[in-house]
Amino acid sequence: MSAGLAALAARLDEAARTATATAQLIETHPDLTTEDAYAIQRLSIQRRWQRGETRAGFKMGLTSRAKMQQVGVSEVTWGRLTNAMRQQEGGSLRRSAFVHPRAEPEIAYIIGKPLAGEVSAVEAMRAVEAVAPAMEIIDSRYANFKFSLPDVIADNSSSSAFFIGSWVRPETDVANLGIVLEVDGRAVEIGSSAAILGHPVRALVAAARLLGRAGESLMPGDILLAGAATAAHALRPGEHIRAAIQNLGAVSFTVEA
Ligand code: OOG
Ligand code: MG
Repeated sequence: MSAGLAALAARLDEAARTATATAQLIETHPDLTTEDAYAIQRLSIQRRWQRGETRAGFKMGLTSRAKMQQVGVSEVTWGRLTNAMRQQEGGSLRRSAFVHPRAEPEIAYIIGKPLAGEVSAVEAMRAVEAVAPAMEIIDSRYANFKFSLPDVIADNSSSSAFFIGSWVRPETDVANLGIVLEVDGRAVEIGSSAAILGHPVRALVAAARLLGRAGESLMPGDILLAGAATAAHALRPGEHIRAAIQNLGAVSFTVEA
């Protein structure tokens, strides 16, 4: 199946690169497993490394009920972040570079010490160098933003871009912070960081476990997006998008055509 997996990886990479939707993989490969899906994700991101993109870290997906309900998949997933996905905070994002992009508020960690495998919340917290308010741009490469669990995993958990605000001290309490996503100054989504697996540090613990299982680890300098606490907002040109997180600060950008 490995030649088959490489072809599926190429198809998803092309869909992302050219901002063109593709059909769900399970339509033609109904037996695709989660393991196959992570292999496709790895092969697809490998194509980006070959184009010169470099590692920026990882993202967790579907760590809150709000997110699981929006897309109809109820398992925690992960994906890889590259330097090319990082956008200038306060800058703009080109709508036409994506298929159907959505923005969601996130909490970002930056890792100071290697972390992988079964770790406690205290161990996970000790590995954190700083925390920041962030936004992720998710852009499913599948038509109509519809997918199954293996589809979304193969598609790098929909990750396509991200913005990071100012880093704050790692001791900053992130347990139950109010989160608001604003469009042109109007609140469109509100939530609490407690929606992220009960506490965002659990996203870090889950990342260490799931990455460890895949032979990966969080390394110093890696960014980890903990997963959104609210549903995502579909972007339209001209909109000004801002996410504000209590105690952490805000992050914003403007949508260009
Ligand atoms: C899957 C990615 C989910 C999150 O923060 O929960 C995600 C999707 O919604 O397309 O990034
Ligand atoms: Mg996300």
